[in-house]
Amino acid sequence: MASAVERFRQEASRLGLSPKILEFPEGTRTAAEAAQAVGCHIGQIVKSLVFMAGEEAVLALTSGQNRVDPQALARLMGVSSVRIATPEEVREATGFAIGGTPPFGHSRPLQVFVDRDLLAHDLVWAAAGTPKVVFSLSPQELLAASGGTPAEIREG
Ligand code: 5CA
Repeated sequence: MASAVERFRQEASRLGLSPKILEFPEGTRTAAEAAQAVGCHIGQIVKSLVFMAGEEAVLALTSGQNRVDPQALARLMGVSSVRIATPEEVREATGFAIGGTPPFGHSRPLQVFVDRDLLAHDLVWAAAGTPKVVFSLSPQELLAASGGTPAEIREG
């Protein structure tokens, strides 16, 4: 079976992107680690967070400096509440593990919302399939490739 990074690369290519994937053996599991590795502002890191609205998985692409407001996400989904997905649910919904979940290229289509704060940057960085690899893209590419809707999903 293709490695997670290879799967991501193939999916990105199908979407018309050829991302330059950077590997950091010290790890980019969290937004803070990714920002330190890349040398960018933490706000430029895309956290790919999966929530469950009932049986449906929803992806919240969130700026590394923000937390998701689950109530805001629930309102957008038209449900009374959402909860963070378990590691198993993340893998089931996306085909990738927590810490390596890319913002697109998943095993099945997901509803996607994009934190508006990500749109303020020239370039953002996201996981490329494992917790050791990241790639950069513009917010416009992020919106197009993820099919995401810009939304107010941050806490506060
Ligand atoms: N590679 C980095 C930056 S590109 C990354 O993937 N960051 S992340 O934020 O998208 O993924 C880590 C997130 O996974 C954490 O913020 C947290 O919300 C979630 N997470 C970590 N452990 C668990 C867990 N045990 N159960 C559910 N969610 C978890």
